[in-house]
Amino acid sequence: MYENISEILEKIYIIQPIHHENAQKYRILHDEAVDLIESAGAVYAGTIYQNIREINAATFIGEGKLQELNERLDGLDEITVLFNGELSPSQTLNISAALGDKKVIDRTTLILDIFAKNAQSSEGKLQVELAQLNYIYPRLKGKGEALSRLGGGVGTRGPGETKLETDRRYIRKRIQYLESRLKETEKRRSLQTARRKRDNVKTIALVGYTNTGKSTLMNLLTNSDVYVKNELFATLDPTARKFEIDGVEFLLVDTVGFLQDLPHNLIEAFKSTLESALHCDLALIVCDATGEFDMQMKTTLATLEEMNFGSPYLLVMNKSEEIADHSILPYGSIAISAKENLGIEKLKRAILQKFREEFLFCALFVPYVQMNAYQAIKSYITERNIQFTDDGVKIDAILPARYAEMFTEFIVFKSSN
Ligand SMILES: Nc1nc2c(ncn2[C@@H]2O[C@H](COP(=O)(O)OP(=O)(O)OP(=O)(O)O)[C@@H](O)[C@H]2O)c(=O)[nH]1
Ligand SMILES: [Mg+2]
Repeated sequence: MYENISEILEKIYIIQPIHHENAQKYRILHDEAVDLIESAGAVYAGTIYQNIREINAATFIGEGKLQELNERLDGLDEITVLFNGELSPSQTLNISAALGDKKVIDRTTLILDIFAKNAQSSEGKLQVELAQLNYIYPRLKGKGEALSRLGGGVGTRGPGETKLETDRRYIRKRIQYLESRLKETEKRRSLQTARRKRDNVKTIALVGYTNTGKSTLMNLLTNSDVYVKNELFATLDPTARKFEIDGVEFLLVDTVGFLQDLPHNLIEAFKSTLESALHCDLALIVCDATGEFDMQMKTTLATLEEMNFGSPYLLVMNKSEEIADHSILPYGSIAISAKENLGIEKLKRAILQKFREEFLFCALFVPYVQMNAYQAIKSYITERNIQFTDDGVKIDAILPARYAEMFTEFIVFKSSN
């Protein structure tokens, strides 16, 4: 064991710009950057706040400020400088040049690095590598000098370690290769989704801001053991598990968490995996009742909108055992504690209630003489039980309420469950 593990970990210094665009939220962005640094397995070494009037196209904070920064960082050896924003390729190159031999990374690089560290499935790994290469590629123009300065550690994991030495042609080929591999996996996945549909299981997706307790709730509801950790982006790959409420079977899908200002190419990278998870019948949007839940909710809804998400959802306020006053929580939300197993019964009722509003639990009878109608009905319903009688088929089913009218002549019994 090392006496002092922080001695050997990479130390990261945050440069936090403050300008009119982020004046309201720079504190949250800053605190998130500290969490991101820790989630990347590095050590937070301090912060320099920089007021800037406008973003400088060449150096982000302007020549003068950059000079000042260089003086303040002088003497801090072996330090990585994190610009808590997104730098253009030329800004990154100019800043690293101005700061002598210091390694400069931005928020996107840091997030990509955590993704590289946490990707488990082969598809997740391919997606992260593709996002990293797409991010690195335009930044290679500036030549090898700045890149060789990157050395190892945060921002260079994944493809970085092996070949940041940078043959642009090689990277371009690799990008093409990854894209074609991902296309294949996508094809395979859409087959799986189709199969799931045929298996007739309703899907519920757990979505929301990172570190709000989605995986903890997944474990509680499905009695399983998926990875839970107090760090950002602990989950990357969607995981699915079955569970039941009052005999109705559901498939629960855990997904990657969101973060405000999530880099666009990352959203792109995970779009396809997320899309299949978001092809759900209901989403539970999980927020942290002890945190900035308004912002979490807005970020989640905005990201979902970007992915053309259209399913019904419930708002779930987790970690509520930590707050005394539940009246501050959004109207209509369900307060739970996944850790303390509180409010879970209420959540289950709410899930069934939502399904009752959206779906009809009913019995259908289709005479054998109308068997082609049965074929049509089958593609709309979830079969719970099926019985072949002398003159027809009797089906216990769940039917989306909006299609009920089409099949009224076959519905023999309707129940709100
Ligand atoms: N106090 C409290 N902590 C909780 C509760 N539920 C989860 N946590 C903690 O919150 C942290 C994050 O939990 P996860 O379940 O990994 O959160 P997640 O939303 O899956 O996070 P990512 O996968 O990283 O997006 C862990 O330290 C959990 O122990 C809760 O009800 N109360
Ligand atoms: Mg998780």
